[in-house]
Amino acid sequence: MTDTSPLVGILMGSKSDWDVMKNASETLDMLGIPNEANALSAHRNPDQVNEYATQARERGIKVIIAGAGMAAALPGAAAALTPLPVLGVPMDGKVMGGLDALLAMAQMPGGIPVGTLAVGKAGAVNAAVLAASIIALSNEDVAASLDKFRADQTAGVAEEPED
Ligand code: RP5
Repeated sequence: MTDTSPLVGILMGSKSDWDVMKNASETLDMLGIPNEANALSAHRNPDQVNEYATQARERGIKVIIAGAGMAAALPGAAAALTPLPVLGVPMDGKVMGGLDALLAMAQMPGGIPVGTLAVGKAGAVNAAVLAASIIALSNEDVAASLDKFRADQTAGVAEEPED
């Protein structure tokens, strides 16, 4: 991929989410998909969330990945402002193991979906892989990269446990 303009925008409600959300960025990097990351809170920075989400499509972003914990409003707030696919990654906010954030993201009102992934690292990785699947529908380079990622993953499963 020669164009380095970001295709995926990673948002997180706080810098404290980066330890988990960096797994989305690293997975996208592995897949060769240009991405950018910003900490923007739906509650602490509502104007900046509005600006980011309303401008994302015209900037060339294809998918938004949004991680948040506690009230976890960020993915829903972004989804309300853009027709782009929004994938939500719930953070473990230490109250209910992230179940609170998971339900907040999944329980969107009809018509404004947030594609909600698992809590924590697996959710961040899978949000990146799912973003790749979406982009691969219209991008042959990403499709080839995703095919290789999946083939390598399959080949990397040990048939027997190893030390
Ligand atoms: C949420 O509140 C963030 O997404 C984060 O998961 C949680 C705690 O944020 P900090 O108080 O650490 O900034 O909005």
